[in-house]
Amino acid sequence: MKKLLTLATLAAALGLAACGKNENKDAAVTADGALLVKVGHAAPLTGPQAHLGKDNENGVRLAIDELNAQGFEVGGKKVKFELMSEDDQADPRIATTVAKKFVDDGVHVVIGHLNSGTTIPASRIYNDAGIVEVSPSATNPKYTQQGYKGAFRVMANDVQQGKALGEYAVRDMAAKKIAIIDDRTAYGQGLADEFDKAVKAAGGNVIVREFTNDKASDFTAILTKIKGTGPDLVFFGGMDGQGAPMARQMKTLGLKAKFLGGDGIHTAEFMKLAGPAAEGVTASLPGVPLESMPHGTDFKQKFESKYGVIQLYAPYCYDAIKVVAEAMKRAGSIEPAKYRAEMAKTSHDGVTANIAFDERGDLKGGAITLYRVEGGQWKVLKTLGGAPVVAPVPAEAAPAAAAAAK
Ligand code: ABU
Repeated sequence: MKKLLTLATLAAALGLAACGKNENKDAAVTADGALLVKVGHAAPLTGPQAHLGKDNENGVRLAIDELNAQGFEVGGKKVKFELMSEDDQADPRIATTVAKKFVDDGVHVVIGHLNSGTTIPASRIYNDAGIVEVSPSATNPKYTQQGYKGAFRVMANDVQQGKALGEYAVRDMAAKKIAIIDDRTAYGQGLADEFDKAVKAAGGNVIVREFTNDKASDFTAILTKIKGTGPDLVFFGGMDGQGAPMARQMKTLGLKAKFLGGDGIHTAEFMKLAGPAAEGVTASLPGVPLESMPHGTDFKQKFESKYGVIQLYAPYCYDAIKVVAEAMKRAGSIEPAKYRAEMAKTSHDGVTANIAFDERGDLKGGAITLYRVEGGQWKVLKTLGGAPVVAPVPAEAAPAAAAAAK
């Protein structure tokens, strides 16, 4: 009897161990017999970045709704994608708790987390559990430098973004004296470091570096100190919740330097919060303008008719889950251990890019686009790098284009 119990205990332990690697969890079926694919999504859904978190969540939701509506099949069986969305509050410790929950829940993939500071610690947990993770927005290069086979990113990273911003500041904006502020997050500080390096490599001069945090709203002391050094450009590594009041306070203090930031401030919310102080602000996107992608306009129309204005990363979230669905289909399995190898072979005609991954899981040929606020709109200045993009041909130009091609 004792021996039987010991064997039963051992079998249960082995079962648990298998679950720990996220195996044998794809048996769940819906009432109509479809295989259930659990999609974990994590982002700040409350607090100052909630607008971005909801934007990400809705990007995933739109893709899932489409896949479910079309009766997507894997291995000849209908599958149903189920969104399991969690609020990590942009906090690294909460993110690891969320990650453990996703492992316990047996998710088949995680889209997220939104922030680099949460994605990096959570990625170790997903890697240990054998779960595929696709980041639609975390741009710190470390995420894909850890050697995790299941870690992928569908946008350019901050080595690329920092370089583009630093060179643009020196060469195009002709900045001579540059001040840098960052929010001490993995993203903000990491991007500021890359920007700093690129400015110096381009022959520019960083005259002062200051930092704040991702909860702050009063930057008067920092900006007053910076004003005393007479910069002609202030770079901010951080998000719109800090970038917008910073831009306003620069105006209030009479600090006339140009204001430059990364993707964290390239949002609709930044313009809303900064008001007239947004005018003339320059920022980057680790991707190409949506409007220049063949499916970009269609996506924008579909998304905005359901969820309102795109903040920033929703199309990347949409692409991320479509890439995963295709990998599952090619593998004939929803098991991460089986479809992960297919992720590496991705060639997806996405909304945001022609998506393929390099050996680390980073987007191949990631582009950086620079924007400036003009007349209350983010206007494209230029796009650097990127895989070749086929621009849509306007309907009225199509016959002429066809004739020219002959
Ligand atoms: N890419 C900027 C916002 C997300 C992050 O990397 O923290």
